[in-house]
Amino acid sequence: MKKIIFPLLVASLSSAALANDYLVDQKDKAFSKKSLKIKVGDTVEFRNSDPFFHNVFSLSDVKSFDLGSYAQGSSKKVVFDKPGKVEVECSIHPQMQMVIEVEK
Ligand SMILES: [Cu+2]
Repeated sequence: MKKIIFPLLVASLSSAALANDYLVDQKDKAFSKKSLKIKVGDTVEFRNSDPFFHNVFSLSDVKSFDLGSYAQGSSKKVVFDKPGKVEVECSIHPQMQMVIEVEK
């Protein structure tokens, strides 16, 4: 069994080591970054530091998602698996907008 499991473990560890994690905070009804450049395979964690709900979403072709509304102290993660531009918004606060550029 060990001979089969070991190479799989090494492969998953090495691909995880190449990908980066980024944190985007939500505070005072704003994203902590207006724009962010990441690479394919990277993860962005959207944290809510406001004492009210946010609902982060994107309708972009590159990555569309809807994280639902979540409270202060919570965070949700999104993995970006395709290159391109992703416009990120909050459905509760339309003035909250940011752009994530996913590079190959
Ligand atoms: Cu919001």
